[in-house]
Amino acid sequence: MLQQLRNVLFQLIILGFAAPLPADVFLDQVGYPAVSPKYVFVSEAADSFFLKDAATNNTLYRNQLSLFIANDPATGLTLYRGDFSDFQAPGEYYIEADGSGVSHPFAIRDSVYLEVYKKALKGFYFQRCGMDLVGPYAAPYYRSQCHLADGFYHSTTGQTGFRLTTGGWHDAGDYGKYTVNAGISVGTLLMAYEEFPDRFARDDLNIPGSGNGIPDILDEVRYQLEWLLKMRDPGDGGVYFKVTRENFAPYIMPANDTATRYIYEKSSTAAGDFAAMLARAFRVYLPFDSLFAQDCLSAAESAWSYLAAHPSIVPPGGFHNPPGTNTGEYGDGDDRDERLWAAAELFISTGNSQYHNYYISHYTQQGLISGQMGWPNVQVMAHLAYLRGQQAGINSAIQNALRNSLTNYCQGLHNLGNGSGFHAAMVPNDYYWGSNAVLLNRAILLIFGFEESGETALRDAALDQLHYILGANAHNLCFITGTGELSPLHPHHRPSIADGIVDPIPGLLAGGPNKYLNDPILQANFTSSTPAALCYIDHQESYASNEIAINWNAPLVFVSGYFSTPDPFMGLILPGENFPESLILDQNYPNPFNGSTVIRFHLPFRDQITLQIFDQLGRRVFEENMGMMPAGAHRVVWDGTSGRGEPLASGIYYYLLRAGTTSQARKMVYLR
Ligand SMILES: [Ca+2]
Ligand SMILES: [Ca+2]
Ligand SMILES: [Zn+2]
Repeated sequence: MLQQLRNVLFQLIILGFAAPLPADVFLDQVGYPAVSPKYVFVSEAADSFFLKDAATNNTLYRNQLSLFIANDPATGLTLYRGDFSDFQAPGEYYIEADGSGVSHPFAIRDSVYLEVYKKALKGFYFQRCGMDLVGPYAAPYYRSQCHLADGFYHSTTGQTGFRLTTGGWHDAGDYGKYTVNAGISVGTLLMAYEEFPDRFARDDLNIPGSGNGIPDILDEVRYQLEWLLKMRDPGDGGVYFKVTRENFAPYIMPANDTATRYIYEKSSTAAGDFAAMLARAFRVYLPFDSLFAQDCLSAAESAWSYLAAHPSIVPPGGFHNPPGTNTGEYGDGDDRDERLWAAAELFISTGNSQYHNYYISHYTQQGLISGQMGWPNVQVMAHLAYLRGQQAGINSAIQNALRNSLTNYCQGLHNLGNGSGFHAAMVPNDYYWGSNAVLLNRAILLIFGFEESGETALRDAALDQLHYILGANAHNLCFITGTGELSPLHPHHRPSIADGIVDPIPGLLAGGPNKYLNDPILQANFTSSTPAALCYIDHQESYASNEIAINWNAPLVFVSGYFSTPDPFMGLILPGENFPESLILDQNYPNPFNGSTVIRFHLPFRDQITLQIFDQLGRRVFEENMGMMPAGAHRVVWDGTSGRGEPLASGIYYYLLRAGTTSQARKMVYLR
C-alpha cells in the first residue's frame, strides 16, 4: 500500500506537482516483545510520531522524534529516532511520523518471533535433497526427489566409481552439497539446541518427525548429519569436500538436474568441521538415540585420527576447484581453526586429555574472541564450546580469559550499534557478501555475552540485529522470504525461480547488502560511492546480495529461536511487572535425560537458593547451596550424580528449588 502511495506521489512529481515524498518510517515488520526496548527510525525531520491501532487507526501513543544520526556512514541517511519502549499493550499497530510517512504494520506481543523461528527452521526442510517434498509438509512447494545418483568419484580423489552420498541439504541457491559450509551451519543449529533446549523444543513444524517427541530442530539437522556420515572415507577417517556438478545447474527444478555429480577430494578443513559438528551431535542426540550418537562420535574421532595423521593442511594450500569445475570453492588456506574446533568439541564430549591438550596448546593461535564466526573462521566456535562446556578438568582460567574477550568484544559491538543507523553493529566495510549473516552471528555472540555477564544491554543489542533483519534497515525490507509485509520476491534460489509459483519459498534469508559488488547486477545498479548498506537488490541474478544459504539461515534460526519465548526478558527492568510475581521452576530439559539436564528457574527478587533432588522414596540424593542469586532467569545443570560424584540409578527423581522461604518441585526421568 505504501509502495502504491509512493508511486502515485512519484507520478505527481513527474507531472509537476510539488508533493513531498513521504518520509520512510523504519521498524521491525514482525514486531516487538511486549517488555523490550522499541525504537522507530524516520529518515526525514519530524517532531513526533504516533502509534496507531492497525484496525481502528486510533492513536494510542505518541512521543517525540529526535535526531539520532546525521549522515550515517553505512547508509548515508540522516535518521531521527523515537522510543516507544513503554508501550507494552499486545496488538497490531503501525506508526505514523509527524506529517507524512507511515510504517509497515507490526505486532507487540510475547513470543512474537515464534513464527520467524519456525519458518527459518522449516527453510532447511525445503533445502532437502534426495527425497520427495510431499504436499502435507510442502504445499504448495511440493517437488520430486532429486540427485539420486550422488555421486561419482572425481579424479581428484584418486578413486573411481560410485559412492552413495544422497540426502542432506542443498547448500544455497545452487544444488551443491559442501561439507565445510555444513560445518558452521550444523554447528550453529546444534549449539542453539544444546545451549537453550527449552527455546528450541518445538515439535510442531510440520516436517517429517513433527509430533514424534523429539524437537524438530534435531529431526531436521539429523537429515544433514546422515548425509555427512556418508561423506567420510571409512578407510582413513578423512572426509570428502563436496558433491556437485562441474558447473552450476541452470534455473531448473532439482529433479530435472541430472548432470553427473562428483565427489571431490578429501580436505583437512572438511575433516575438522566434520569432527567438530559430529562430536557435538554426540552430546545432543545421546538422550534421544544413543546408537546414532555413538555413530556420530566414532566418526568424529576417526576424522580426528585423519587430522593427526595429516598435520599439514590437505590438500596443500587448501581445497581449490580443479580445472573444469566452477562450483563453490569455499577456499580456506588455514585449517588451524577447524582443528581447534574439533579438539574443543571432542574434549567436551569425551573428556579425553589428548583433545584437551591440543586445545590448551593451540587456543591462542588466532586470538580469543574478537570477531564473529563464519565458514572459514571457526575458532570462535571452538572457544564457545570450551567457554560454555562442562567437562571434568576444564581449565577455569582459560574460561575466564575467553569470557573476558567475549564481553569486551560484545561491549564494542554494543557501542558500535548505539552509534550506527538502525543500531546495526556494523561498520561500512562489514557489508560484504552475506552481511545479513554477519549481523546475526554478531547477535549470537551478543547473546552469549549477555548469558555470561547478565548485562542486559548486550541482549538488547542482539535483538537490535534481529530488528535490522526484520525491517529496521535502509531498504525498509524484511530480508526473510515470506515474512513481514515487504520481503524479497526474487531470491537467487533455483527452486523458487523454477517452480512456477509467484511467491518464493518462505523462511529463507537473503545474503544482504554487499558493498564489494561481487556480481554483474550489483555492478550495474551501484557504484563504489554508493553507501555500503544500500548495495542490495531484490533480483534473482544478484547472487552476491540476494542468494540464500544454509550458513545464513542457521544464525537466523539461533537468534529468532532464542528470542521466541519471553525468557530473555524475564529480568528486564522496565516499569511494570517484569520479574515473575513468585518463584517459577521450569520443567528440566532434556527430559527424560541421559548425561546431564538443565533446570531453569526465575526469581522475583534476589534470594538465597538451594537445589535438592530426591528419589522416589523421598530420600535426598543431591543438594547444592547456590548462595544469593539476583532476580531474573537462571539455569543450573545436574549431571545425574550425587553431591559426591557417584552416578545415580535410572529412575524418577524430584527436583526441589528453595528460594528463601518458598520452594517448588518437579518430576524428571533419568535414563542411564
Ligand atoms: Ca519432532
Ligand atoms: Ca579456517
Ligand atoms: Zn538434490
